[in-house]
Amino acid sequence: MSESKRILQTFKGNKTDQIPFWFMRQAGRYLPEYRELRKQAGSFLDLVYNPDMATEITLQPIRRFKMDAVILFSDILIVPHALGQDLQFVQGEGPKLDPIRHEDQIQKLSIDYVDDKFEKIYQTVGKVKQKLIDEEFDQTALIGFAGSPWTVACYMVEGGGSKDFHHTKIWAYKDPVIFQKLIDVITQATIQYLKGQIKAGAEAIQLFDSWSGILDPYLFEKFVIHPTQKIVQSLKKDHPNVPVIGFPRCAGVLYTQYLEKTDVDVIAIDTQVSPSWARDNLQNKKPVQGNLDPVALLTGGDALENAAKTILNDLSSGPFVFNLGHGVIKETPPEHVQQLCEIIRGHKR
Ligand code: 1CP
Repeated sequence: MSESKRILQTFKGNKTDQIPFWFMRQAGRYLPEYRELRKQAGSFLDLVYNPDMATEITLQPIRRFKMDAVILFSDILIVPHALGQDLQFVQGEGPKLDPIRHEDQIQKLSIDYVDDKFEKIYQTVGKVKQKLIDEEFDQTALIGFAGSPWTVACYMVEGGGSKDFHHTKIWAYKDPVIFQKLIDVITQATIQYLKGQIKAGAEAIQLFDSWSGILDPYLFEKFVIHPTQKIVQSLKKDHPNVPVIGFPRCAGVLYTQYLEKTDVDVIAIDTQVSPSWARDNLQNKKPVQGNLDPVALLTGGDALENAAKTILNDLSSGPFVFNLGHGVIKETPPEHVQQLCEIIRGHKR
């Protein structure tokens, strides 16, 4: 029964004996078994659109470390790809998209065929769910995800990663009415995508807003809070019992506003948020997830132990899911991940 999984109980605001945990980017390049499958598949997208391989990669970390959740192996950029934007992942360089800079390019994006493109991803979700049952991972929940519209728009407009996302921000400042059309089409596709993942078996959803922290408070309200509200409301209408985790990375003082206005069930905090501040200002309202510095995990040893224990001591008095403040870094030795799992499991509330 999925209700008995401890991480789902925590997402709903309950405290369990053990602190549940999973790690952002727990499936990926730091694992030799991932690198092996990645080599066989050819490109990253071939891996994502191959349900057997994507299922295997989703499960790789729990076979080693038995986290309380797996996260679907996919990427936030599958949404622009499904909307018709060209996408490639160039080895060693990250994602490359045909940049969208004009209104007529927004009009060419089509919501009509997205579910056909998402179909392979839904198949992966279904296969992972079945494998969790077959392989008796009774405590492990399946988390689906999407990028938030603002963060996805950043990649769509820049055509890839960027230091400052200036093209995107300038567009948002200069022509908010047209820019809103881009946000709206991403929002619509994201709602459809997440509902599809839930129907296929996802038990919780995480919204990654990796670049929410680069906006001023006015644009944050308009392009982070409003679209997130829309997504959460629509998911809740159809699936009131599926928890939504919001991760407005680097939102700083705006974390409070995000939590109060968006109606997410769980708030994921980044590395810069002090755990004691999160306890006093966020955890008194909703469960908190976070926020070990991935560099502490890369470092290992006493530094890792001290950093993890500070977080555990500050946050385990309330509903809390241990995680990182951002993704596992690819040079991280898997032994350090093992060390961290033991520290969390050894923690007594
Ligand atoms: O093998 C490779 O070369 C690909 C590396 C890789 C992986 C393993 C990419 C390319 N994406 C992923 C998987 C992924 N991405 C997952 C599922 C695995 C897991 O978490 O265990 C998830 C949840 C994501 C989410 C994602 N993709 C985000 C949000 C989280 C974050 O890191 O801030 C973002 C911003 C992306 C875009 C992306 N995809 C890949 C890269 C290298 C990037 C970053 C590009 C950049 O900004 O430079």
